[in-house]
Amino acid sequence: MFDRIEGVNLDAQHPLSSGQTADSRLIRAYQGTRPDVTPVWFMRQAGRSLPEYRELRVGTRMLDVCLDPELASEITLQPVRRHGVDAGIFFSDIVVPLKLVGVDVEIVAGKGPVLGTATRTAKDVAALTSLDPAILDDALAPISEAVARTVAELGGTPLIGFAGAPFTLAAYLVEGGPSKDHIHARTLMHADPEAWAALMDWTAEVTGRFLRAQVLAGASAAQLFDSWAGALSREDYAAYVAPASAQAISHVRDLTYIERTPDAAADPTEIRRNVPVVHFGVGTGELLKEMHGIGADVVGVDYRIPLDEANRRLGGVVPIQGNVDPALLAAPWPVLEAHLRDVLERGRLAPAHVLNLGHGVPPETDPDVLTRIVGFVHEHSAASA
Ligand code: 1CP
Repeated sequence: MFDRIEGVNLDAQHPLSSGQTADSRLIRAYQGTRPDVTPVWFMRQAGRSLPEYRELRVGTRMLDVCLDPELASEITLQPVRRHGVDAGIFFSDIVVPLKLVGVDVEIVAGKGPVLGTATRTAKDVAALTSLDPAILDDALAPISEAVARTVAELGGTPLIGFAGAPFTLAAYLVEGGPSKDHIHARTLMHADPEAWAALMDWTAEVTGRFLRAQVLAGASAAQLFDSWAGALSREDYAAYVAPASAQAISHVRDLTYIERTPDAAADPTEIRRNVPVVHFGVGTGELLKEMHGIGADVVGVDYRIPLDEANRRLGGVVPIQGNVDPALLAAPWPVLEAHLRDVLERGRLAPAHVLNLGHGVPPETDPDVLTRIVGFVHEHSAASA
């Protein structure tokens, strides 16, 4: 039996409500308060760069693993144990809610999500959107269970839940699989704006429910990945994509908690806070303001623009996350260290900075390099605070 605080949606046992993660470096930085030490985690920190992951994955299919609460939880915890990062990112995939709502999708090793059929016409969209997103409320049970198991192990380290933004998911649905320029998706948005709007609305509902389930089960922050939004002009982004992304995160925007800090007894003032939402895209330097504008708290920056410039474009008031170039993970340490110093220096101009990569960890990365980065960032940022 959960005891609920009046008017607050998160359970009193949720790690943010209970105080377990509310005062962590990551959550403070996401709220725009610069912690004593710069927090660090890595996109795709769980996965093929880790030998313990490769060992667990032998003979399994990706989507089966995502739906096995014990395995998904163990894989989420592996990089936290090994690297001492400031957050776990839930091990799953952006296409998991599509699978659970009944879409014919598989994740093909070395390739990515592949759909049984491509959704190219108004008729295709009508067939797809006839699948009822409400069935996810039950179908997402293995995800909720995996999250609950994970946060029970994580203690004071926050878990980040995530979902794909409607455009990035639509890019897979319309193309039928990974593509370079997402040209069929971009054609559909102009050729049949009505079908496009229906597709985006449905996708927002599906992905928004996936994100909400993770937060309700114990994730302390949420990241929306619009990995392929960099293919869009600012005008197309604003007209055809941003409203659906706002709709997707509206599924977690109403979730709040009352902060209980260690000295709460001394200071009885109650602070109601929302669950922080990060919005990230690749090649989206021209869209940063719009990506913040959908209602995100934090903007993730890829490696193509420096953080001081990203901060300038965001008006100097938005916490930022990023943006170590993944290519430099394989460079000699002095080269990587100089780059880390530069990223930290530029990140200091923003209200708060969470160090991350500009995109995911490449599979061939030496995991010891990631551990070394965590140590360096913690030491260097503490020394120069
Ligand atoms: O550690 C973590 O970051 C958690 C795991 C995670 C995340 C956040 C996975 C596991 N997938 C994702 C999100 C995801 N999936 C994104 C957004 C982030 C990004 O831009 O990298 C995208 C675009 C996908 C789609 C996808 N799934 C791809 C990319 C294909 C393309 O178009 O280039 C791939 C390769 C997958 C499969 C996948 N997802 C995750 C893993 C570990 C794997 C590889 C599976 C395997 O073959 O072992």
